[in-house]
Amino acid sequence: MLRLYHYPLSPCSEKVRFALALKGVAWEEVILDLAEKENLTGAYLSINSSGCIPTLVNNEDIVVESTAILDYIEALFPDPCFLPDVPMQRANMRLWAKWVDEVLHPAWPGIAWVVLVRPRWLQMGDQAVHEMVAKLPDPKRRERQLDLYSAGFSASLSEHAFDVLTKTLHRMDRALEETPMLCGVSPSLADISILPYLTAARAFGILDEGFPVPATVARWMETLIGLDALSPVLKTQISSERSEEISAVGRKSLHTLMSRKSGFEQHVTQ
Ligand SMILES: N[C@@H](CCC(=O)N[C@@H](CS)C(=O)NCC(=O)O)C(=O)O
Repeated sequence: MLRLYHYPLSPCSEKVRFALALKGVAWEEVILDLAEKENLTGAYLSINSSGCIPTLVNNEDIVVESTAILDYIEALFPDPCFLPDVPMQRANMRLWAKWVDEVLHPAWPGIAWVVLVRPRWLQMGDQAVHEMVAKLPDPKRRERQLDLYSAGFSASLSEHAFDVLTKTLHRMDRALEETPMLCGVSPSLADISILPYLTAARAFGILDEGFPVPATVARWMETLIGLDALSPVLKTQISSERSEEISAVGRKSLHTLMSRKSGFEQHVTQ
């Protein structure tokens, strides 16, 4: 059976969970608590040297990087197919994946890390946090996480993340004015790649309040979230207590940013 190493509310993991659910593929899970750096044990680093989740293991195959994992799943389980037939739509699908991998995801910790991980790190104290972060293989990641730990939503990455989310919604609006899904009439890997960021933003309580969601995007989201196959994945993520905790921190962050950034409201609705 496929084994997925993942973490709830990690959008890269959610991409994979969504694809597996939509294809009706059974899998077993290993949850790695990122706040405790369970992703940096020797055993896990031996299958994914970056120490990042997700990783998908299928017998001898060990697949890392969520976009590569989506391709692998698509090749192994082609039905239903999430690759558009129309050449231009296929190209656009790749461009969405690139946007997610190169722009949205690198900015995302500016919101997600501060909401999900920082509150727990503040309770652990400086020494424990520095020791854990020192184990991260990538120096840029180390620096970024320590910056988010000390500065919280005052970190420049947070402001950048909110800008990127705004841009993402605008890009989606333009695409969805043309077709019901991002690349045509049916869901593709583009939709699967981007939906997790919006479900997370909604769980953080920042989506509707700070980011007026264009009608096109709201309709798109409702259609996808309403798919029967996705409901088990969406519902089993986190407890309602944790969910309230997360949304309280998320809302606070939004207010902090809104009061700091002049003209923020006009900016997000442009
Ligand atoms: N490009 C990678 C990014 C993976 C990534 O950043 N994963 C995050 C969670 S969404 C992670 O494992 N962070 C752990 C850490 O930084 O300690 C992918 O798409 O799989």
